[in-house]
Amino acid sequence: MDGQRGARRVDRIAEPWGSRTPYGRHQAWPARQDTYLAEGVGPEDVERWVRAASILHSDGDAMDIAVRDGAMVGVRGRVADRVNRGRLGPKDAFGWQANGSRDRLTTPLVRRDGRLTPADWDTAMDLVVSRSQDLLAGPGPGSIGFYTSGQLYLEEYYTLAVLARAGIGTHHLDGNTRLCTATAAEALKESFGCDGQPGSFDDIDHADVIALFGHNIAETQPVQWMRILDRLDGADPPRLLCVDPRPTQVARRSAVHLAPRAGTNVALLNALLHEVIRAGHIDRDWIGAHTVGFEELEKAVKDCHPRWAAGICDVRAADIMAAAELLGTADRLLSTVLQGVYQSHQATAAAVQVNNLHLIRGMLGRPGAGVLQMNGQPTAENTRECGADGDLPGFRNWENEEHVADLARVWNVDPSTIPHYAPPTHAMQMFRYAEQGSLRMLWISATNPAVSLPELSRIRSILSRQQLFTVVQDLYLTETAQLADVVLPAATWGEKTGTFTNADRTVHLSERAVDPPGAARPDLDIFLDYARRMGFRDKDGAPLVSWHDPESAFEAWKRCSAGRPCDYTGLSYEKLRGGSGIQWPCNESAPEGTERLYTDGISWAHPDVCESYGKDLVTGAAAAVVEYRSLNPDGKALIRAAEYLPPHETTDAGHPFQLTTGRTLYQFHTRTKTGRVPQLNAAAPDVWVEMSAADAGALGLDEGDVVQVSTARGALRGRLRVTDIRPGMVFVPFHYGYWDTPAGFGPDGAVPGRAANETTVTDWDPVSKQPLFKTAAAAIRLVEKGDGRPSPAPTTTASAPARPGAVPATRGDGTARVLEQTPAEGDGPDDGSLGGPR
Ligand SMILES: Nc1nc2c(c(=O)[nH]1)N[C@H]1C(S)=C(S)[C@@H](COP(=O)(O)OP(=O)(O)OC[C@H]3O[C@@H](n4cnc5c(=O)[nH]c(N)nc54)[C@H](O)[C@@H]3O)O[C@H]1N2
Ligand SMILES: Nc1nc2c(c(=O)[nH]1)N[C@H]1C(S)=C(S)[C@@H](COP(=O)(O)OP(=O)(O)OC[C@H]3O[C@@H](n4cnc5c(=O)[nH]c(N)nc54)[C@H](O)[C@@H]3O)O[C@H]1N2
Ligand SMILES: [Mo]
Repeated sequence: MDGQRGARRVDRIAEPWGSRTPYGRHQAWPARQDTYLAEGVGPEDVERWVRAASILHSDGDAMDIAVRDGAMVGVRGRVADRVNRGRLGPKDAFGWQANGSRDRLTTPLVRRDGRLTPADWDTAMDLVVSRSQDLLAGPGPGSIGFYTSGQLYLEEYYTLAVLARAGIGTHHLDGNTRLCTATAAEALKESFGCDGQPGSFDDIDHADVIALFGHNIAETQPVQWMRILDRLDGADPPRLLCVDPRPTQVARRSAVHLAPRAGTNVALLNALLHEVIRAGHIDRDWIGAHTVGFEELEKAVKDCHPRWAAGICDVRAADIMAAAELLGTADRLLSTVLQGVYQSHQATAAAVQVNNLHLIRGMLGRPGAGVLQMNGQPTAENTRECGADGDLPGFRNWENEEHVADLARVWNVDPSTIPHYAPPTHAMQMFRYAEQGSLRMLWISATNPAVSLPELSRIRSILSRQQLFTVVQDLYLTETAQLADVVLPAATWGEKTGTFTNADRTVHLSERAVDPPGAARPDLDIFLDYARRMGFRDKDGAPLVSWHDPESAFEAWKRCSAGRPCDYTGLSYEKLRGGSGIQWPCNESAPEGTERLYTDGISWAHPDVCESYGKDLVTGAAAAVVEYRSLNPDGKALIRAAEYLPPHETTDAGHPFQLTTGRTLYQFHTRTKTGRVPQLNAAAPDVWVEMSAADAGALGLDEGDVVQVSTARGALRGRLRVTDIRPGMVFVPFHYGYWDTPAGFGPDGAVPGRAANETTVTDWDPVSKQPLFKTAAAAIRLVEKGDGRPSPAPTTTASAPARPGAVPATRGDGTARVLEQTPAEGDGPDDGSLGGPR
């Protein structure tokens, strides 16, 4: 204890969620300030604290960066912030150390005689610009594509969207958000006519039932899991429903856990809807006032009895009924949806059925009653808003000529300049065009497709094509950068200033704390430099991109967002330097932001304002505007039904296991950051393969055995972890690529590699075009009996061993202790002295 405040140092590798601060329903979540400073650094050594927010998941945990002698030396959570009230997850606390890694890119690289060699910025940019100009003069704008991220800043995406769509005039601009939250966006468009998260994280404080569909929130948004844990320990705790085939921490704390066969979400949801409707747990007044399509749904799920779904999903009918009872009798229901739905079979169809559950129960727009079609990446929301993900900026409808004309007015260009003759090209299609040869230049920023896209042998061969000129903008020489023609070294979080928006529409400003290494430059500066060198003009001959720094870019975006659902006009950098992040829309009528959407009915579904006219949930066929007008003339929410179809790739004698892939708490994606952080990397240092005790027993396999997982695409090897995963299923984390493996190791070497995406399939949801990372058929075989070493899987998470104590528990090495301080009653939020931007 430290004076009036509770203070504790916690090994946050062993105890990732830290100490509890229980609270009761409808109360405010108590604050807890988490601080982590490098070994040997005390609070008195910190010269400045610089405002930031986390960039390692979609939570947007607000924090300050500690600076000493021009270097980062630690972080602390921001107590005043609505999102985390001072808390940090393990990646938040330790992740900043990756910035200082000695192998950061410090100079541009260009390929000469087959080798990447250092060059100056002029040389590198001249190459990119001359190639762009040659292609524009030759095959035209359709030969140039941009593949960006969910990890840049709003200002960067907006600039990229303007220069790609109105400068180059290409149709080929998408983000890795296609792999991540394309289904979230699509499901919101299908149900509400427009993207935009309906709910708020504060709904966790008020809900009596929280249902998580394919969402391992404990590991992927650990700070909101702390919030749920605090409620579970407080008065009037919520009951949880978990739909996930793995024994996640969420599953362990659930009132009802359904572990369906992968790829059967639609069957399960249709049965849940069937039961809720049968039991009469629906709000007919709300349905009548705010929705269209209920009768169609009622008909579609009429025969979807729990017994029917039980056979398909391999879940007990009684458990489905118990889940339906929980959902149907909730007084305030909060649902969250993530990759177990978005990356699984019938992704959009399933995500929309969760929306339907809320629409038929009238569970929307009130504290605790909400849907979170969750995001994954920290800035995926901005990729979508700014139009860097395939849609037009500001959630404008590419099929609505008035929306296109309005965007052309904002940019002062002719509407015909903005390509809108067909649906924007999605990422998987861009790679197909590159494979076929019509796409000749691909500029990849802040994503590592050589590890993260499905079927890696194919992706490697596309990226290696002589005919394709690839530009890679990254912090490190990633697996993708190694295949590039030009590598541009970027500055990142903490080294640049900008804003980004989390999964519940909270906008944060994150400021530059230290200088980037060497000649690395902020992504915004790189895009601005390109626009200047290309000489992009508006229709009056003035520069198309008229801004010059983050704040002027933000002001430009505000003009583009004006009057749109994601209205930023009430925000400013100054305002965002106040206590907490702020939720959009924020404008004259909502100067402090907007906690929940749709509190007074549905607002963006009218045919004249909607972002999309919708698609068929089974085939993905787009509806015409006339169909939408006749279906939804008054702009209500749309209840859209979908029939269940079996997954495309089914198990057989040769490939008897369902393979699914995903995440662990301690690593982020392709590990370019977390793999360079000692505490995090030690907690999950290498790939592993999860299997049930029953399956392992049948194959004579034990913990630590080296096994090979193969599918029709390829294979990987890893050590076995025997867990409580549903029998018949195998799980592999997708974090592990080849940047830190010895030469000769990997798919082209003597042994198969370790990347999960060696095995995944080139296939996507017909509606959202999001690839299927969660359903494939695989064979498992023993390569080598274990040598007594356990698999490198953490024990604190979903990969916990089936037999407790079978392997040593995951814990930190003494450098992983985070200071947790709970302010005493009446203490104001302690934000300390914040250094301004430099
Ligand atoms: N620690 C950590 N946190 C992260 C990230 C990270 O890399 N590491 N990445 C961030 C990003 S970009 C994202 S997108 C999110 C993702 O966050 P999550 O979606 O929570 O994570 P995943 O592990 O991809 O998948 C979630 C669960 O889906 C289940 N699942 C698999 N197949 C099915 C199925 O057919 N049906 C159902 N119902 N469930 C299924 C898996 O068992 C898994 O537990 O995490 C974000 N946060
Ligand atoms: N099998 C399987 N595959 C998956 C998934 C899965 O569950 N299973 N999940 C998918 C999902 S949801 C996602 S989001 C993707 C993630 O896939 P990727 O986006 O490929 O993964 P990251 O490792 O985050 O790659 C981001 C890259 O950007 C760089 N970077 C970071 N910050 C900056 C910056 O400020 N500027 C620049 N220029 N570069 C920066 C990093 O060094 C890194 O190389 O993976 C997808 N792939
Ligand atoms: Mo993601």
